[in-house]
Amino acid sequence: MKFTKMHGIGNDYVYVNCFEEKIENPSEVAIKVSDRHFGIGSDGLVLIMPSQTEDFRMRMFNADGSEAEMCGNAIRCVGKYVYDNGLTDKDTISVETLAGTKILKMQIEEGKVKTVRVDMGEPILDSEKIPVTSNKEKFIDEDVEVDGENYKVTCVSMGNPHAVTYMNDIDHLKIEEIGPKFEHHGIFPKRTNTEFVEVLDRSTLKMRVWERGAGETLACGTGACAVLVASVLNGVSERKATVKLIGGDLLIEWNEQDNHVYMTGPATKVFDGEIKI
Ligand code: ZDR
Repeated sequence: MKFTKMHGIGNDYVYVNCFEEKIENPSEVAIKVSDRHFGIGSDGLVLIMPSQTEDFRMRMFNADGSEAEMCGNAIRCVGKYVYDNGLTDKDTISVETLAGTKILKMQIEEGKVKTVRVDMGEPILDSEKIPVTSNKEKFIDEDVEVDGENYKVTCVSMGNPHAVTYMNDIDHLKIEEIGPKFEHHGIFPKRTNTEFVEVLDRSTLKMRVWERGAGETLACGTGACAVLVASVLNGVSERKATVKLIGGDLLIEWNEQDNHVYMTGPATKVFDGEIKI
């Protein structure tokens, strides 16, 4: 199988061009290639595919083999892959995902995609649709007990589920202990991605993420969008802010006119390779 290793601010995936390759068991392949000791090493597997309705289609599998509805960092890399490899000559493309169609606008330098602005669509705030089990219609600043401690949690779906909680010192957080307890908490029927956020100022938010099916990653595109939305809802952020992640920064805007969230950030190729699967 030919593949390309790419990352969006350190959130790394193995990308496969399914115009040329056929993958029958993507969950198993995701588990195998993601292994950082016995495989290629990645946070998961991304398939770039033809679409019936849009320019391209993306499928994304976490390192544990589960399929996610959407991935913000991966979709920017898909934009870079299809443009840089000549699968399109357009700088604006539509990509079909399990979370609906996303529109990508690529910024090109010297013939290659440098950064991508993605229209991530409207955030989903209905508890039932996120999904989070609650008698409240929206889940904003609600008390949740995790491992005997109380956390204030705001839930947002960007096509995939996110739980956002605020604290003062995220650098010293033992995320590998608390992360799985959020991920598998009984109130999240589809498990959840969890963002731990430190508000630096009204336009700078710092976060760490525990990803469903992958553990701590260096960055999370949909998570950064969820954090911005949650922070506006909690009155701690402007509608446009820089979200600082371990692997780098993303610029996120929740547009007042169309209610869409826009994410801008880099997409980077690491290398091409071939592996026997
Ligand atoms: C968080 C994520 N890396 C991104 O960039 O949006 C997406 C990965 C998918 C996530 N682990 C999930 O929803 O299961």
